[in-house]
Amino acid sequence: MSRTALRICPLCEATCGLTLTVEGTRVTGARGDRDDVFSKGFICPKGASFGAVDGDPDRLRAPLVRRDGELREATWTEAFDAVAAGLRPVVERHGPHALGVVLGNPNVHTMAGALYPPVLLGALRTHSLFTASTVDQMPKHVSSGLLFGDANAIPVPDLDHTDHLLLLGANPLESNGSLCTAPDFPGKLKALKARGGTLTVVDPRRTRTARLADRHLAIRPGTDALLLAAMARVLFEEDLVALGELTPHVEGLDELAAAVRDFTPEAVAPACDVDAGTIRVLARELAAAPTAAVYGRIGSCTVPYGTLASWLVDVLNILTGNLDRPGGALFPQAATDRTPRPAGPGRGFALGRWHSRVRRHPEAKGELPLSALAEEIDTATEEGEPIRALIVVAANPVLSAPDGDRLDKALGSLDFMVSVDPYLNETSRHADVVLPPPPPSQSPHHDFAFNTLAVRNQVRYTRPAVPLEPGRMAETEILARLTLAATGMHGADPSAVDDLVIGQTLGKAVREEHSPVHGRDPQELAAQLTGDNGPERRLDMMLRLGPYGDGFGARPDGLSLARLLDHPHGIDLGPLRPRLPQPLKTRSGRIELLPGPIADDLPRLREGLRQRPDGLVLVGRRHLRSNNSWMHNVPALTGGTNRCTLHLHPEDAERLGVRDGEPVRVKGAGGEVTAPAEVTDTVRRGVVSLPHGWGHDRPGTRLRHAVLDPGVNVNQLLDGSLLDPLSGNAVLNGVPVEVAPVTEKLMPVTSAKP
Ligand SMILES: Nc1nc2c(c(=O)[nH]1)N[C@H]1C(S)=C(S)[C@@H](COP(=O)(O)OP(=O)(O)OC[C@H]3O[C@@H](n4cnc5c(=O)[nH]c(N)nc54)[C@H](O)[C@@H]3O)O[C@H]1N2
Ligand SMILES: Nc1nc2c(c(=O)[nH]1)N[C@H]1C(S)=C(S)[C@@H](COP(=O)(O)OP(=O)(O)OC[C@H]3O[C@@H](n4cnc5c(=O)[nH]c(N)nc54)[C@H](O)[C@@H]3O)O[C@H]1N2
Ligand code: SF4
Ligand SMILES: [Mo]
Repeated sequence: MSRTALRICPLCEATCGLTLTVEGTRVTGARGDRDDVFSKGFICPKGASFGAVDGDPDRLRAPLVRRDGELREATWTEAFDAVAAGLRPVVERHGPHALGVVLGNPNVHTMAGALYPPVLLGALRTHSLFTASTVDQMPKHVSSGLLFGDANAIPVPDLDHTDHLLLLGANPLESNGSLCTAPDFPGKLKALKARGGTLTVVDPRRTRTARLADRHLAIRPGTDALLLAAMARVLFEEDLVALGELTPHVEGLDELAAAVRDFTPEAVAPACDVDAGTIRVLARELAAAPTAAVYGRIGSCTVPYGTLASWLVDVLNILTGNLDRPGGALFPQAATDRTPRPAGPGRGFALGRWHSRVRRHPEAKGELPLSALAEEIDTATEEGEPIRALIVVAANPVLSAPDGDRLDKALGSLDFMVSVDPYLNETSRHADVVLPPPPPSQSPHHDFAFNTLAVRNQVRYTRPAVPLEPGRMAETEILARLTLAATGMHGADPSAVDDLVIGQTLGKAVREEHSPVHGRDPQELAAQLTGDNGPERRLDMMLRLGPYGDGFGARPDGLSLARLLDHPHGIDLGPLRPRLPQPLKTRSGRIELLPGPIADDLPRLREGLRQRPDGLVLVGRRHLRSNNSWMHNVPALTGGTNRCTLHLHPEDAERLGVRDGEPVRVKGAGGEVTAPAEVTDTVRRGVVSLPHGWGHDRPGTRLRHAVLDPGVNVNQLLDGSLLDPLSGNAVLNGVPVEVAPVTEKLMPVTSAKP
């Protein structure tokens, strides 16, 4: 007997609504939910393979605990006993910072990842926090923090209404979009063109997205900040600055004009390898378009000037009056956002409140660079204790962070490590305890993070499509129990964690004058919460306190969990709307166009004007059917063009004596790898490209399909020393490498130090 069930897809940032076919407890099919208020039936090949991802036989079914050096299946009680016994002595003996926490990307795709790590971190008070953000979007958080006073206030391009999109370092036709949640991003780009709008793509590769564009600029990697600074310079020089409605909310315009004066199109052109005339045209087009949005992603973030480029993206949106206006770039308003407080000065954004021990990297948003994780474990200093124990939730830094070999060894040297992960993979194989979450079909879903980045305000919630299998534990409960075990409350009822959060949140809300529940009794409010379990009650609370909420009766037609459950395909909350000045939390209460740390970093960009790298540089690429490091074990999603090959331009291939399909050696500061060459003119001259997330050839994993075609770990080419200084973000693109054919004398080398 088969039935259908709705489930929001957790496999990428697009958050499509799916209709799953379920037979017994197995998902046997997935199609786009045509009634979904947001995705309206869109689905991609990954979503269509939901059943295969969900039912992967290599997913762990029971916890693993290390005994006599070997990981063996154990009961949940044994596993959490081992976690408490492993973590607490480290904290008690060596202090809070000796216990590190690593949070990976899937945390933004699970309810558990949104609801529990903040509680865990609040209780642990460790400075040793590392997340996937510092190999991804930390530069955007820092630039938003500095400009708007809130690291999470990220403007999103209004894809459905803009007349002109300038897209840098993003390939949404393969990635399905990022920091811009939009089901059917490809369709939205086509619609933009169909309504007479224009698309410009800046990317060293002629990607599928670039092929859709009216104009494609194959920029030299790492130089976007120079290009954008020159565009700002042109806007000032040609009197094209038009702040419009933003005028009263902006300060620092004259200082900004002075700061970009040196970056003339002529000055940046040789470094960017984009001609000065084209840069002027780009600026004029941006200014002339009725509405326009500049949008930058991975290729503009994971580079040496990542924060500057991220800042300049918004600077251009501001200078052309496109920030916070329909058709431009706007701040979404999610249903679970905090109750908007009245506009006014805020506390601002601070960087470097503490530093990493070994190389003194400043923290950003409470995090240290993932690039520094290995040294923070393997290097003793006089500053304090190295990290001795690690909690890893949904992260595979051995493949996703620089210098996996060093990290691999460092993880092996820890006193204790616990991984919350469905797979025994390159990272979790070092754990002393592995706590496997159930597959997505058995988990509830709500997009706490991505709704704050969505191109349309909407809210959706799906309960588990399949009941928890016997012996399984919900990931929410796993993380609640882990929080208790790590903080000295092992054995307490996990609902205590939810009750604590509910009590604190309501207690605060009733004291806030702008809150719809101001002056009420928190216990009376808590008693009104509905939902089957702690996470649902927390969702109910957030919805009811939120900007569209029922305010616990204050706005009877507002949102609550009960109301949402009545709308299984979601509730549309309308297009993005202007919100300024409310989201601003700077000390001035205005947009601070030229913040101090940015001004201090501009001399480095000025030095970049002289940059003319003559050697090869490496960039990454994503494949539609892949996702970071963890989908290579699903046969339906591997093979074909989804392969770990080195793309290089025919002229470079010819010069180096490299032939298509033959193995080539790639050498970087961190090591050397060998991969098959794929000669293609989709990369520009001087640039080679390898995808990330590969290198499944380490022993002790259980990835039976992935090991058959393991690929190589591109991040072994990095030594972790190249960072964007303001954000601590790793430089993953525009990295100098040497490439040579594999000669007969040389053995193919995989992931080995040179
Ligand atoms: N060279 C290079 N490196 C890169 C990038 C690049 O472009 N180039 N991209 C970077 C980016 S943008 C990112 S976000 C990072 C990602 O880096 P990571 O977050 O470290 O890596 P992922 O491959 O996303 O895998 C995370 C882990 O989560 C596990 N997992 C999957 N689903 C769940 C779940 O539901 N619950 C739990 N608890 N675990 C789950 C997987 O098994 C895997 O072990 O990689 C970065 N690394
Ligand atoms: N299929 C698939 N989808 C995914 C993922 C995946 O691994 N696979 N990962 C998810 C994650 S975690 C993220 S963060 C998003 C990322 O989403 P996107 O940012 O869209 O990621 P990419 O597809 O890597 O696109 C980055 C582009 O930047 C280009 N580039 C490299 N260096 C430079 C440069 O210096 N300047 C410019 N202008 N361009 C440059 C690259 O050639 C590449 O085409 O994708 C998400 N979606
Ligand atoms: S685009 Fe993303 S969210 Fe939509 S079906 Fe594909 S993987 Fe899932
Ligand atoms: Mo990412």
